[in-house]
Amino acid sequence: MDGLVYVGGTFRPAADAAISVFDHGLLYGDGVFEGIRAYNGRVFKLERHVERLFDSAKAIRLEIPHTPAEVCDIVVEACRQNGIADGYLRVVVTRGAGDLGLDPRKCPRACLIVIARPTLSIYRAASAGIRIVTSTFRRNAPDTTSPSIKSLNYLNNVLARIEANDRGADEALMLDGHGYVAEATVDNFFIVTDHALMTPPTATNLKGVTRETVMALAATLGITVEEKPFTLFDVWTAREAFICGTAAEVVPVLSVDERVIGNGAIGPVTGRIVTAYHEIVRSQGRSILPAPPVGEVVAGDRV
Ligand code: PXG
Repeated sequence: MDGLVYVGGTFRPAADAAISVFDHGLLYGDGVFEGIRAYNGRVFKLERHVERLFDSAKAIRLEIPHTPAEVCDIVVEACRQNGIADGYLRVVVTRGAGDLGLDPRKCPRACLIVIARPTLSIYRAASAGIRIVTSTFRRNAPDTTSPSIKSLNYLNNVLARIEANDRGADEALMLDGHGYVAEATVDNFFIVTDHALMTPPTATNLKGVTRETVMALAATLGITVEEKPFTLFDVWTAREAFICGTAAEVVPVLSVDERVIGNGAIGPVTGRIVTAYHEIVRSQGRSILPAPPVGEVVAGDRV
């Protein structure tokens, strides 16, 4: 593994980047993270991701030993250090090194890790569409570990993904405790009905940055969006469906539980959203280039 990883306050060669075996992020999944992407020399929605990181940390009473602006700067610096203009960024904050024993008071200082890698695809043939199945594992209820917290505890979702793998599907659809559709294992979920784009309210799923972006794009395209609970019946009989997330982007869903969605091809609404998403990610975001000296204007460099 090459490249430089930010850990413990400094950039280190990836092979030497390490955390303590007593870190509660490892021992208890006690920590939070973000997955962010850079396109075309810009980090897309950097400030929003870092804001969500701090929200997740607040929810678990984790003090991040930096300001949001400092974390943004470290993420951009990680891109520069690794020569990344297009890539995937992982920001992790663990509770830090402590001792055996769950009590977070054993961990005096949280640990910030920033990894920058060239992007990896997560679904085979994603742009052609995927097949998904409903998992028997339910998404966390809001009164357990809230699905709004992007925590280091992903076992429920890992189990759902294993189930999908075992059944020969590309991804799992997770329901909430009442049987309403929640989201996929690392992506939010949308359907297209006869009158609108529809996605569940965020009580049962992550407040996805891509989800927000898709909803804003739909508004500019004149597509009605509804946030309301719906069931598997609505999914199976939808005209179109797609999942969306930072890593996957917008991926058409061609079948759910062996029911073909629509006519089994990428639908027109999904197609427009995919195109609009590809355009926006490549044209907005915090520039990775160093800021020009004061007074000097570089055309087209910054939004
Ligand atoms: N739901 C869940 C449970 C997620 O983990 C999303 C929805 C989509 O959210 P964003 O903000 O990305 O639109 C996620 C995102 C990874 C990885 O490497 C995971 C995510 C994002 C990027 C990378 O596993 N999860």
